[in-house]
Amino acid sequence: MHFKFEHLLFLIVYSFVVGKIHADSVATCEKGWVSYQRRCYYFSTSTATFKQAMSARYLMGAEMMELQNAMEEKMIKSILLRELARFQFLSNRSISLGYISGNSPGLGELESCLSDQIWLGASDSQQEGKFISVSKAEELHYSHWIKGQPDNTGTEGENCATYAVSHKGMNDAQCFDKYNYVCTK
Ligand SMILES: [Ca+2]
Ligand SMILES: [Ca+2]
Repeated sequence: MHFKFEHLLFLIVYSFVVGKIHADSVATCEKGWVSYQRRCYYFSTSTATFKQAMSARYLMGAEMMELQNAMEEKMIKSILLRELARFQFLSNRSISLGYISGNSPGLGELESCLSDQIWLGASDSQQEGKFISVSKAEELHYSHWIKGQPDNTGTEGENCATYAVSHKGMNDAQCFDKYNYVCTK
């Protein structure tokens, strides 16, 4: 096959278009934020009640993460599982080195820096059992509840949604519990 000028021109245009699409589809994020497709994600390093997490995301000009689809869930799950394993490794190492909780610098902080559940931006406080997106005030487009959840357990019920990392699914929890949170923008 002869390589013609038209072929070369096609390759140049194709490379430009594909390069542009790629650049447009990856977000440029601030330091400390993780880029995934067109969004930036912030993983909190401390725990907070749902209300505190909402205030924190407001100050960052971001939204609480709501799962958009299975792909996003997979990405978030893999990051959280990796961080949880790293956290458990560091905790075990501190214990095996003979540190007592609160006595070693950083360990007290470490203990409160990663929970097994993270807050999602969804709540059923308006209507029991009907979880709506906090940012869009509409029903969730995507959800992946753990089997048997949401169960609204406890005397005060559970009205705030979480993602339970080791159970790999969503749960409803008491809004005044303290968990990590993930913000997006
Ligand atoms: Ca509820
Ligand atoms: Ca529950």
